[in-house]
Amino acid sequence: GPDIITFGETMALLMPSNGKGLEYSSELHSLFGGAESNVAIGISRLGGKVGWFGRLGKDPMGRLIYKKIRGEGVDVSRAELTAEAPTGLMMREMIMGKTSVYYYRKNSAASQMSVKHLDEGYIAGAKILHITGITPALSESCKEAAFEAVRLARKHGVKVSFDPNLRLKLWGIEEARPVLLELAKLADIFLPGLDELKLLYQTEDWDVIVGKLRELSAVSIVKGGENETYVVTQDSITAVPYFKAEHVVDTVGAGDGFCAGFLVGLSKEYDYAEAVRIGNLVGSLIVQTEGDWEGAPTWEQVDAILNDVKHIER
Ligand code: KDG
Repeated sequence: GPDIITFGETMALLMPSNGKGLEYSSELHSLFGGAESNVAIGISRLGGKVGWFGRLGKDPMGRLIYKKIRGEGVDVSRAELTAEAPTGLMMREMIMGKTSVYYYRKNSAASQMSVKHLDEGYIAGAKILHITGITPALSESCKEAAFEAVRLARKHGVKVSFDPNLRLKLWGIEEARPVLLELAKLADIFLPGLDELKLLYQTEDWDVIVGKLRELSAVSIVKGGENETYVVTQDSITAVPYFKAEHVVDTVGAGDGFCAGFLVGLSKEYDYAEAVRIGNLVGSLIVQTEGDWEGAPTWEQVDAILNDVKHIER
């Protein structure tokens, strides 16, 4: 089975070209995305053995998503296509450097996921279970499934990786906070963004935030610093500088790309700072192409960049 397993909702994604608004665009690009499948595809591109599962509608976009994720080499054996409910949809526009996301996902196939979609043996066979805070925001049954997956992982000694991915269009901060902090407590690897931490801990004060992170048993990898990612352990803080992204076209997916690179680094037994460096690099590449995951590099590309191998054009 896969070394890394993740699950969640993946949606069809419709968006106009960069700079055009949805309201006045007659042409939309048809893509798809979902935080967890973005991570899974990123891992697979890097050569990791990864499984993703979730529920999709038995409709054209559901079939497309299923085949594309499988085509990326991700194990989708536990994913389900159902005729009971549709595939979720999101639309996105990027105008003047600002991204706006619109969700059409209420009662989607994925929002009806529940504990019965979890395969204990499948989870038990992995080394890492990666979840995000989007899943518990989708419905009561999805929230139960997220907590149950974590419980199963812990029971079998599988490490839990958790990205809070706070989505304020899905739930309010007051509702989200206790749930996300509870999952953080249960995690071995906590992958928040700095903005999320400010909202979760209700402070802008970095020292207070670090104190809170140190109450967790997890190592915390704080994304979204001004110029660097931070590794916060009980007795150290390490800042790992970003790679420069020369041509930023679509920033969504950077965090997922980061998680993919970081988790692959960890599974290669790199230390935290080295694994973060891979994560930073993957994140910087993802933002330079349209879509959440399309720009994810192969391990050969990562290697070439890290070793400064010259690109041969023709
Ligand atoms: O991390 C990127 C995700 O936010 C995006 O792909 C959509 O999963 C998604 C969500 O629920 O927002």
